[in-house]
Amino acid sequence: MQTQVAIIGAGPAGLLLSHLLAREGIDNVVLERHSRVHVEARIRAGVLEETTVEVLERAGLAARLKREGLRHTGIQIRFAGTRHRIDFASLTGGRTITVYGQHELIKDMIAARLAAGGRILFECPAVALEGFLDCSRPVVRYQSSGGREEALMADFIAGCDGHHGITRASVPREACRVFERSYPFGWLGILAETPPVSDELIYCHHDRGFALFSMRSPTLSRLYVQCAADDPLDDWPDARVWDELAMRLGPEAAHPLVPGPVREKSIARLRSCVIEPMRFGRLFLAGDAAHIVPPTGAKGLNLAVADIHVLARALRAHYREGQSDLLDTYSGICLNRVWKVERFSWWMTALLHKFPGLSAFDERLQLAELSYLVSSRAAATTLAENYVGLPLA
Ligand code: RFL
Ligand code: PHB
Repeated sequence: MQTQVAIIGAGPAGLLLSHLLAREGIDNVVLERHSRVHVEARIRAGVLEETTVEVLERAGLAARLKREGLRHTGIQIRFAGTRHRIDFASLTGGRTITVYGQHELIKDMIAARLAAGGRILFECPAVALEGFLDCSRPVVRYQSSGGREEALMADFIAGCDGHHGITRASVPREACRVFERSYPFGWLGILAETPPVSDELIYCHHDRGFALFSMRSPTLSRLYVQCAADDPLDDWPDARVWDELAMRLGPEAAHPLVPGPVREKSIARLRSCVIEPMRFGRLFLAGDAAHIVPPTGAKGLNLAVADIHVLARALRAHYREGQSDLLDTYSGICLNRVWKVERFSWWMTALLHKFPGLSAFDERLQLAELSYLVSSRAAATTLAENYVGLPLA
């Protein structure tokens, strides 16, 4: 099989790229390891920056998101027993965020691609990449759903296959540099049939560890508690999760919090990781394949969309105007944003979590910084402008 751009991975990065390229008349094929049912059911991110919504809107992918997404003008931060509000709208000149489940966005993007005749090959994992460093026609070898090995030839390969995908692993070690940090804790997340206890997300600093209240709809809440990085899920029966949430969210939220049926429960380890550069010959990495942020700043999906915005524009310039300078600057432009978002996500994580072995002095510093954050307009503005999202390049 032949195409112009072979896209590996049908996550937000791969699907958005496929959609944007198709709108420019650029042929592409998406290879996805899992089934459609699987990728549409994977519960992950929930917060979209305003620029992410704008990119989706311009791509014609935001109709349901505009109808069903919840627009928020601020977040709540709770520490030392009191809740405070960071008012994004007044601190950033009216900018907002939208709460809309990543899996709903995935459903919208898959439906739009298939309706437009797009080719997404589900249950077809890429197994090897060849010739992307030195050849003008690289090849992706993949397994067809019948189990046979097939070849997809393309002008370019877009590695949108997430942190555990094959593209990152195919890059020669001497050609890249990897920057990593892992955190000594994880997040246990549940999706529960419980009405939200607040109109806004609540980030909680607590002696027992971090907690986050979020939501998906007027009847569905998404809740997280900090846990040990290697905690088995069995150590967290529902009753324990609800108890911890009640303690960490505090009485004003815990009182209306009604434990409901838990639809999904999982533990994610927290990590920061960047691979440099993001381009290797005819292979471009985007989204989680190129970088990971801890979820505290709600940035992973937004960063994937920002990469694709740059990559789609560069491929358009190459095919439509015969210009390759934007392909050459792709990595530099993306990494400039990536590192700012890495910094913000690391900072939010360091500010709000209980680090094992943290000294009493360090804990006091955390509380002092939180207190400064909610009392200084300058400090609150710094958080707000990063949280609602930096401007696109
Ligand atoms: P994805 O979504 O991981 O998609 C990669 C796709 O590639 C497929 N794949 C392969 N396909 C073919 N061949 C192979 N060899 C393949 N190997 C892998 C996979 O099956 C998959 O379908 O990467 P992408 O597109 O870069 O998107 C990144 C986002 O999914 C991720 O950054 C966010 O979910 C992170 N994240 C959040 N981001 C936000 O912007 N806001 C949030 O509120 C937010 N909350 C979160 C999060 C991530 C979390 N977890 C699970 C770590 C909350 C949590 C708990
Ligand atoms: C979510 O709703 O899943 C969510 C919200 C904010 C975060 C992370 C996850 O920082």
